[in-house]
Amino acid sequence: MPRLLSVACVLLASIVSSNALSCSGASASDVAVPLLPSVEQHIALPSPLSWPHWLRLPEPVANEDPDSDRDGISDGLEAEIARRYAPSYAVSDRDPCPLHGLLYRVSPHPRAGLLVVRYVALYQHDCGARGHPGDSEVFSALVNPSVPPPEGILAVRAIAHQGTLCESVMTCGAVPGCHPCETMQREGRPYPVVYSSYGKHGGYLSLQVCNFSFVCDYGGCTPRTRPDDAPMVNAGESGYPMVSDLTDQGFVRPDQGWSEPSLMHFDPWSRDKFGGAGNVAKDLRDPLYVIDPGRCNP
Ligand SMILES: [Ca+2]
Ligand SMILES: [Ca+2]
Repeated sequence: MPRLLSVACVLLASIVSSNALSCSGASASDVAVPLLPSVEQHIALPSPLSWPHWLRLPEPVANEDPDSDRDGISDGLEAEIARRYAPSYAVSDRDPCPLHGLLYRVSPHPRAGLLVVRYVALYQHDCGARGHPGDSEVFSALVNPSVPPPEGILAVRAIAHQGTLCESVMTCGAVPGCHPCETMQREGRPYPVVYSSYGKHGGYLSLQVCNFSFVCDYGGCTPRTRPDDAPMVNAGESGYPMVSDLTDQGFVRPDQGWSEPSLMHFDPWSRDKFGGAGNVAKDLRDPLYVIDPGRCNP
C-alpha cells in the first residue's frame, strides 16, 4: 500500500506542481523544520495590533474589547480576522456526515505585521473507510490585516490526513514559488478554497488532487456554491486558552446536532484525542501551519 501511495503521489506532483504539493511517505513531523522561529517562542507584537483602517468596530464595543489570550490582538479583532480572512471551506453537499465546527487560533506571525490563522475543522464523525467518532482536519492562512480580504489572504496551507500514509501537504497563494489558490465566490469576491473530501474530510487546495486521491479519499471533493456556515470558536493561545470545554463554551452541543457522548466536554488544549482523531492541542501548536512569506514549501 505505501508503494502504491508513493506512486500516486509522484503522479500527482507531476500533474499539479512540485511546489504546490508535498506528499512523500514522510510524515509532517519529518518535513524540514521551517526557517521561521516558532510562534510558540512568544513572539509578541511590538504594540497591540490596532484595528485596520478598513475595519472598525462600533465605538462602544471597541472600548470594551479585551485581549483575553494576551497576544496583542483584541478578542473582537481576532473574531473579525478569523471570519473575514477564512478561506472558503467546501464540504461536499452530499457528504454523509457533514456536522462540524471550526476552532480557530489567530496569532502574530514571526514576520511583523502579519498574522497566522489556524483553523481546526472538528467533525462529529469520520464516515469513510475505517470511520470513527471524532474527526479533525487543519488548514491555515497567512494574513496581512492591513489589506482587506480576499487579497489580504497571502497564502493558504492544508494538510490532509496528517501523520498518516495518506498525508498530503499543500500550499497556495501569492508567496514566492506558490501557485495561485483555486477560488470560490463569496460575497461576490473570489476567496481561496479548501476542499473537504467526501466522508473522510481530508483538506485539499486542489479539486484535481483530491479527486485523484481515490485510495485515501474515495468519493473525492466537490465544489460548493453556498458558503460554509459552521460555528466558529476562538481557541486562544497556548497558556492563555479562551475555551476549555467545547460543550459548555463551544459548538459540540446537542442543540447544535452533536450526539456522540465521547466527544462531549472536550478540552482542545488537553492531551486527549478528539475521539478517533488526533490531539487538537498539537494541531493548534504545530509550526508547520506557520507559512513563510518568503517561500511556498514548508
Ligand atoms: Ca488576543
Ligand atoms: Ca490569539
